[in-house]
Amino acid sequence: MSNGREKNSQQSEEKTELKTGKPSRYNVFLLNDDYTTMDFVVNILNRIFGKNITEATQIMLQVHKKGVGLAGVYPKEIAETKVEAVHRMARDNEFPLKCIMEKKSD
Ligand code: TYC
Repeated sequence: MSNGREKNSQQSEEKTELKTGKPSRYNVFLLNDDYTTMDFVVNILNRIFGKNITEATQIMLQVHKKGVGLAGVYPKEIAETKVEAVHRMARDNEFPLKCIMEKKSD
């Protein structure tokens, strides 16, 4: 752990989990850009987020039109792994696609 703030937020996360009995869930969003191809984003949603091609196409179009779209909702560590997987696949294919995660309110 690199600083006091991270330690503190982990402690309060653990306290809420103990009180509610439920681990926090995180929204994972894809962000629009002008360079990543539509096919690549549909593939990401299919392979990393388990969406079928119809769902994946709808989410991709939502991101394309509105700037952001929900790819999935997961516990923290799984969400972190999905974000990393998207960025690795994007980097390997030289696309600037960005993926972010955000804690849902408990
Ligand atoms: N805007 C991109 C295009 O026109 C397509 C795109 C969709 C890119 C979703 C990123 O998360 C994204 N080729």
